[in-house]
Amino acid sequence: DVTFNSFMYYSEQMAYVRRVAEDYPDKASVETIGQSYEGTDILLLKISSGPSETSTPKPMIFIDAGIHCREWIAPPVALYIIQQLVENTTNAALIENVDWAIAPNVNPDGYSYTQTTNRLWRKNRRLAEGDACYGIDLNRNFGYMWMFDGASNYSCDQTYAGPSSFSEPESRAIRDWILPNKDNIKLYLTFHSYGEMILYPWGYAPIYTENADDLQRVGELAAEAIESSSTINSNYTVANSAIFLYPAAGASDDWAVGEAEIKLSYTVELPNGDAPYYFMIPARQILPVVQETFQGVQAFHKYIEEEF
Ligand code: 0X9
Ligand code: ZN
Repeated sequence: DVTFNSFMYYSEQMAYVRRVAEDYPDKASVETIGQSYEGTDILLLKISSGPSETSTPKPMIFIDAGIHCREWIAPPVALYIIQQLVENTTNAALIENVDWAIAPNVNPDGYSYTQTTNRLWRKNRRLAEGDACYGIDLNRNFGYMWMFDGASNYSCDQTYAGPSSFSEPESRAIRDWILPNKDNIKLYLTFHSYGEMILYPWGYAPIYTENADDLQRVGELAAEAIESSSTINSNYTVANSAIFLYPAAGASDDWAVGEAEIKLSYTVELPNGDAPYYFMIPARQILPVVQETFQGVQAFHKYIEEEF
């Protein structure tokens, strides 16, 4: 079953996703959104209390985690959201008026590689034709302003954007699920680590979107909810990602806005482990992080429910 006091294998994470869908068929269903390069199914759990009773469909929140496989804290956050939404009946109101689509670990090949071979692997595990090195940075491979800045065309770099936009099955899987559902998706959240940041587009260049004030304000609601419940002293910065962090094109958050036209899109950089480990967050920190992050997710939900 799911656990938040140790890091799970990919197979265990997906067994949990499938078990939830089996045990709660009236509110959860599992979809295979694609296969990784090495052929592993990438799963998404759809959570819905039922169709809208009005003529407008319910707004949907889309969440993914694990784009960067070394950021181990991200998939547990997504799994905890699933557990709380589906298995904790005191949270029933959270799925009443809003649908959820959650892909808890979208880079299975890379994730397995971080567990067997190289803990700090970031990219996927494909060797593209003619390339010297393995791995494409999935968060540089999305097709909006691809390769504009902060991305590399050299395969051995950590930020290698791939031979072309959406060259990778893992990024295509996200794209191909979102596009047919884009009109319903009102919020895109992608979980990464680290840095305690809630970042919003644009990320390809230091430019604000026309709704930057909304993005800032709603991000701050989430940050406040996290911080006020934090047992580990989390302190989030809410900001435009290219201005505050660095410009980086081809990330999923920009694509969600630029191509899928989802107005609210955030990259959440979760807390890190203590120096010098950073990505290697200790297992005892999983529970406090997932719990406080769920408070932030509830703040996002509240806004979506009220606004749409
Ligand atoms: O560089 C990234 O892909 C993200 N940071 S991480 O440390 N998790 O690698 C930040 C992405 C922010 N979004 C955009 N630049 N569009
Ligand atoms: Zn990342």
